[in-house]
Amino acid sequence: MNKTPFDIDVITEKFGLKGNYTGYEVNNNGHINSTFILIFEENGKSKKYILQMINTSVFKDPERLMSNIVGITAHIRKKAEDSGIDSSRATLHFRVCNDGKYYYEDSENRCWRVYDYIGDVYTCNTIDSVEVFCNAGKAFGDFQKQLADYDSSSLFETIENFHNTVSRFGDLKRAIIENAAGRLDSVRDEVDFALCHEPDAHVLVDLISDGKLPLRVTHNDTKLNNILFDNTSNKGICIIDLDTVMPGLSLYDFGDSIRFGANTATEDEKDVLKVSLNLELYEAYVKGYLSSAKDALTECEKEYLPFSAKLMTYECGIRFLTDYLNGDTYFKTDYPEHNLVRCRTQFALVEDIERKTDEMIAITKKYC
Ligand code: ADP
Ligand code: GN1
Ligand code: MG
Repeated sequence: MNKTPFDIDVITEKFGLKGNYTGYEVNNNGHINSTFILIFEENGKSKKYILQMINTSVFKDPERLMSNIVGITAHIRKKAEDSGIDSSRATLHFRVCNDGKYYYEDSENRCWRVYDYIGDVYTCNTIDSVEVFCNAGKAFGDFQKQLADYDSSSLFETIENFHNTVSRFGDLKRAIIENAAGRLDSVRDEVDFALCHEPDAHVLVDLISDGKLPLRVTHNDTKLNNILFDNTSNKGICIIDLDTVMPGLSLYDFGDSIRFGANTATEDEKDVLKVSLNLELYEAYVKGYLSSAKDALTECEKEYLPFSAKLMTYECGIRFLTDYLNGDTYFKTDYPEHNLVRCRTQFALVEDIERKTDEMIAITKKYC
């Protein structure tokens, strides 16, 4: 029998979990943390928790990471309470450990956190309903609004230069020179594609230095599977995966949502001919997002919305390529070519976005 990856007795005791533990499930949605659903039974009822092992090679300071998250969730909880929304489903509720910290470090230096499982929800990795994607846009627009008055100076930068595309480009160039995994010869086409697009990497970075784009509190990882949708209403009720909430651009959040959700294929589709930007989904997201965020956005932010979809897709592509060249040290992979496959889908999507830019601009204008 496989050994349980965690010591349930210690977790139960440290986080004061109630009831009889009956088992766990693994959730493999994320590329970074390890997520388990713990199932307990109390008075004939099932009670679930999320147990997560924080990836401390990526998030090196779990104490400050958790202090960001506790602050943000408290802020959103208060807003939900003030507007009569069920706060137990509007944001995540982290359990405090018996030493007052929001995580527990075990004897192998693995850091664990526990939070309440939210029931009657679903997450998606692909979209087949235009309405649900419109709701996704609204949910991320609302998230931005809820945090618009949050003191961003209190936020610790959990990953430095996370969406600094110039710095990401530098990481790629280093990975090419080092060729640590000896894979460079097999990815010449992808490397050429990445290098040819270097000018794009500078666009938002330059606008920030020129003071033309405002820093806001943003999520920075707006993948579709980071939204919990209500089973009945199909509304996006809770934004999860809060590790990268930091000062950033609204364009990062918009662009990354389009990258993942408006792609006609999954992020790791092996047949790149299946990859394209679905304009109907693009329009649905724009509509949902702008219905909530429009009044807060500047003209410059609105103007760069279509470009941000291309840039965030390009950024993700070069991150996968960099990791492939480095020997898969960052993203979780299921097989040796996984990062390369992911890189290829991203670059194919960049090309399709380039073909469809005029239509994306026209669609965006309709809702601005
Ligand atoms: P990662 O950082 O690895 O992406 P996430 O925090 O996004 O991990 O969680 C992974 C998955 O676990 C989510 O996509 C979702 O399906 C599920 N999940 C996470 N938190 C909850 C929750 N509170 N209630 C229900 N499901 C959740
Ligand atoms: C990672 O944790 P997850 O799976 O939601 C990554 C994102 C990438 C994404 C690509 C902290 O997100 O930046 O866009 O994979 N998160 C981190 O799927 O690097
Ligand atoms: Mg996630």
